[in-house]
Amino acid sequence: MGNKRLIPCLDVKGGRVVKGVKFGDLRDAGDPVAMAAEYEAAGADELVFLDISATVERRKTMVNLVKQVAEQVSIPFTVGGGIRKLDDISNLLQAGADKVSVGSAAVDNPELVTDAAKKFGKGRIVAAIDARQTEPGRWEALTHGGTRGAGVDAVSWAQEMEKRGAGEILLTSFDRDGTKDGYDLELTQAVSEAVNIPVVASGGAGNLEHLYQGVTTGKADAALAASIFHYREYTIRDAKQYLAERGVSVRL
Ligand code: 0VR
Repeated sequence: MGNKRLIPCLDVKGGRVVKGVKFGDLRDAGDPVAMAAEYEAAGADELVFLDISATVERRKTMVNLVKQVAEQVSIPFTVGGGIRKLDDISNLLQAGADKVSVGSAAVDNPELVTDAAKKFGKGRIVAAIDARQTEPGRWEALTHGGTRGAGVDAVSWAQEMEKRGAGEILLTSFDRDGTKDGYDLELTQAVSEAVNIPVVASGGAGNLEHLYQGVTTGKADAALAASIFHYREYTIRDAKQYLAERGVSVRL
């Protein structure tokens, strides 16, 4: 089995990294270019950049910012937020992204994932699934920054994304985002055991034990976190050491 991955996430709005709770109450967390460089130096395995308020007008600015961030990092770099068409994907890949994550657009037009996987390769296409619990053991996928229900079950949606060629799933619990209460482990388990592609647990990491839980629950093989790293509660190095001491295989 390969190394478990730790992935800091830059949620970007108006050119700044922001962080909130349950996708709301956003506050400033820093400059994306500087933070990318720091995370690379600190030993992050990958970096995710999400344009959380992407609009058509912002798209051009975003591509420039993506380019600047990409110049700072040699680790795999995923970019998402506001991707609607194949052209958006090729622009971001050209700007230096290694992978793109597609969420809302995949719900509106699942063919986009099929076509993108064919055109750019499965390894470059990440299905971003934001999920909210609706009853015990059930989650609904959300779109548009958590503001709309997609009307699909998150677990079946993950399977559909795999079938259409997504190479990875970025699974964010809306309920846990920014709460520091820990990942939604039931959700992580349900989705990771329902698919055969890598699943990245996201939303809720508040301490190192949570990261451990994230990468050891079900078949999940990566943990994404924002708050705990942005506000320097723990470094990536602290986290890697903690995991290694508990027998988790990580890239040190
Ligand atoms: P922590 O819980 O602080 O580790 O955050 C992890 C993860 O939930 C966030 O980095 C991010 O993916 C949440 N995403 C979105 C959003 C936040 C605000 C508005 C929209 C979105 O659409 O993904």
